[in-house]
Amino acid sequence: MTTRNRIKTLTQFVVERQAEYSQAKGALTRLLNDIATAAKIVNREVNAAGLADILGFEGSDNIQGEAQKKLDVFANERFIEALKGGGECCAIASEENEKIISFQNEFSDLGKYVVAIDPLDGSSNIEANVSIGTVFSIYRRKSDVGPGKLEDMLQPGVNLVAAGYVIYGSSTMLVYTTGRGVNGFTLDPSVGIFCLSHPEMKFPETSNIYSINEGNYIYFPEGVKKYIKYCQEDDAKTLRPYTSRYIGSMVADFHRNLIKGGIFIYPGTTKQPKGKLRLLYECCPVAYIAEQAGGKASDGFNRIMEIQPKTLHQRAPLFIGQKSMVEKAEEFMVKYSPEMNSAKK
Ligand code: AHM
Ligand code: MG
Repeated sequence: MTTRNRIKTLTQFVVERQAEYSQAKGALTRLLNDIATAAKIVNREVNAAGLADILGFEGSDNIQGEAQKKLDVFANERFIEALKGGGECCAIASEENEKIISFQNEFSDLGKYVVAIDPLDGSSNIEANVSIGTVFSIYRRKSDVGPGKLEDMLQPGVNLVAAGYVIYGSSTMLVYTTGRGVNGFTLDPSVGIFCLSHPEMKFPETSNIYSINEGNYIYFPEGVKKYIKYCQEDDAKTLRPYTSRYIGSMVADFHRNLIKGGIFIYPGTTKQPKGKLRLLYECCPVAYIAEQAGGKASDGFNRIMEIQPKTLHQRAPLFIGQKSMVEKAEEFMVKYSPEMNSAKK
C-alpha cells in the first residue's frame, strides 16, 4: 500500500505558523485568508474570460442586468471588498487607484495592517489566455488609530510583514512568505481550496533562463546591453548561452524563474529611467519572496528591499532571481552604467 501525504490547506498552514508566535492573535491569518478568498473569486472570473464574447460581456449587461467590468477593475473591487470587510487592514494602495483607500473598520478599531496590491498584473495578456497574477505587500501600520495614512504605506520592503502573489496559470497558485521561507499552494478548483504543493521553495543552484523585453534593446543602459550579450555567449561551464523566456506578466516570469532557475530584468531605459514596475506593490513583494527563496533583488545597484518609497506609485528598475545571476548582472551595471545608480544622485 502506498502512503500518501496528508493534504495541508493554506488556512491550516497559516494558522499553524501563526500559532508558533505566542503574541499572535490571528489577525495576519485572517488577512491572508481574506486575500485568498478574493483570489478565488478573481480566479473564477479569469477562467471565464474566454467566454466573454459568446456570453456578451464587455460594454453590455450581464444576466443580472449589471454592466460588465473589465477584469482588472473587477479584480480591484474584489480585493478591496475582501480587505475592507475582513477588518484587519486600515488602508489599501492599489495600482488601480491614484490615492490610498483608507478606512476605519466598522467592526473593529484594530486594523493594524496596510496592504499594497496590484490586483491583476500583466492584464494586457488576458485576451490571449496567457498567465496573469495578483501581487501584494502587507505592512504593519505606523500610526496608532483611525483610518490608515499615506505614511503607513510608504515603508521600505525591509518592514514587510508578509508578501505574496497569486498566479492564474495552467493551475492557480498562491505563493507567500512571512519571512520564514516561501511556500506555494495550488488551488484545487473542484473544492475551491488552496493546498500546500510547493513547500520551502528555493531557486535552483543551476539556472539558465534570462527574461527581459529585448524589443526595448536600443533604450537599455550599456550595462544591460552587455549583460544580454554575456547571456548569449557560448560557455558550457556556466550553462551559456542561456535560454530566453519572456511572458510579459511579471508574476508568471518570476514564478517560472523561481521554479526553473533564472533572472528577470525590467531595467530603467533612456525613455523611462526608473523602468516600468512599481516599487510598493510589484517590486517589493517579489523581492521579499526572492530573498526568502535564496535569491536576490536589486535595482541594478541597490537592494530593492532597502529603497525608501517617497510616493505611492513610484517605479524602480528590477533585477531579480537566482542570486549569482543577479550579482553578475549588477557587475555589468556597476562597470558600464554607473550613472544609472539612483542612490548616487
Ligand atoms: P501592468 O501592471 O500594467 O500589467 O504592467 C506590468 C507588466 C508586468 O507584469 C510585466 O513584467 C511588464 O508589465 C511587461 O511590460 P512590457 O510589455 O513593457 O515588457
Ligand atoms: Mg502591474
